[in-house]
Amino acid sequence: MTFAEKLLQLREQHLQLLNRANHPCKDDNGIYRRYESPVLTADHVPLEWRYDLNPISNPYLQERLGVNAVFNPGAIFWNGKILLIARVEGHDRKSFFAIAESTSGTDNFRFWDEPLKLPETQDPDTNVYDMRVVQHEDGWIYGTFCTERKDPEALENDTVSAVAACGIARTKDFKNWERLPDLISHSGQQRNVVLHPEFVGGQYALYTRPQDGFIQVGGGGGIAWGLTGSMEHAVVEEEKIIDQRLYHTINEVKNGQGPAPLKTHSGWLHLAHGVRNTAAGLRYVLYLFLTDLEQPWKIIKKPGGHFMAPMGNERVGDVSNVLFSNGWVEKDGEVLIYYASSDTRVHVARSTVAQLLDYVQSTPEDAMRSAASVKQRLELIRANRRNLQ
Ligand code: M1P
Repeated sequence: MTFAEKLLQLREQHLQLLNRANHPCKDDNGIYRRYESPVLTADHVPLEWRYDLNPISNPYLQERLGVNAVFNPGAIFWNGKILLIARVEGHDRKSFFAIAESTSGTDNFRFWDEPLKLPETQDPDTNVYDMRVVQHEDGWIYGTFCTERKDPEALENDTVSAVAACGIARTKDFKNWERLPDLISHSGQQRNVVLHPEFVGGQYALYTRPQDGFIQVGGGGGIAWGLTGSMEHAVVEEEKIIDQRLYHTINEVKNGQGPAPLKTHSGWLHLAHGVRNTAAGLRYVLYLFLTDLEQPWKIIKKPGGHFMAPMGNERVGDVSNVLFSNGWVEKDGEVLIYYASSDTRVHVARSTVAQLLDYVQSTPEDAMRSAASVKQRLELIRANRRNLQ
């Protein structure tokens, strides 16, 4: 095959993928509906970002800058389109952000011409990922994300120790980004930091996830709440845990806020991930909870167990047995939930605010003991028996 023929084939395959229609799965659990195909994968990334398309310098048409995975996108409805601010990970393990847009929100996502040009601070990031985008009532759109750097205190032959912090950037058009100083908090490392969309008592409010180490949250785990007077020099003096880790639950090892919560008439609806250990390694699932409208740090409803867990092909990838979400979009009562599976690809599930509220308000809490779980189930069985008589 000549270079031109190979390139034509590549372009056709790529276009076919971008134009592929996506359909809801048949299974409907009454809470949400998954879609058949992932909405973003490494193969969606434009060919120009991966291949040198010059036959002189690339006679074999090799990928010069391969992409390993596309996952964990922030999401927003913007100018009539759904934008996903995705984490794109190159073969070199470095992640960067890139925006893909779609009209339907369930298929035909296309990356913009170039990746997002995120300015650096004086202390360059080694790796950036997992941006949460929030349209704040101050008029800016903020992106909070994880910035990872080598631990300055690592011993000479320690090539692994890292420090995670919350990077902050803001924009009004998604093209020009202003980088603000990283969040200062006194609780060690940070990941999964999310800005609450409204002022609370005149201050910016952040959901944080204090952690003692880069992977292990140690004594500091849980989703926390903190306030800062400014996002230009964000400092959280005090973090109070609002959703703690608990023994023998889905978030026994760690948890983290997903996207910013959705405002509903019954409270702030939150999506988060919970992590537990298994013989096969960590298992990441998604869960929901509801907080008070006036006091968003107070949980008023929390169903037991997971809302979504890895299924089928979702279970396998670079980091298997992981579902992670940091983006959802609500429009006219419909909710599109963007979630990544196994740190590899992005999927969508469709629901409504009414269905999610019904799930959160009517699903029993974690009973915390086997006997108490049996009691919950007996109540359900006996109520059904009575109703069916
Ligand atoms: O590999 C699973 C996830 O691990 C981290 O999340 P957390 O800090 O909550 O454990 C992040 O690296 C995330 O990007 C990743 O998907």
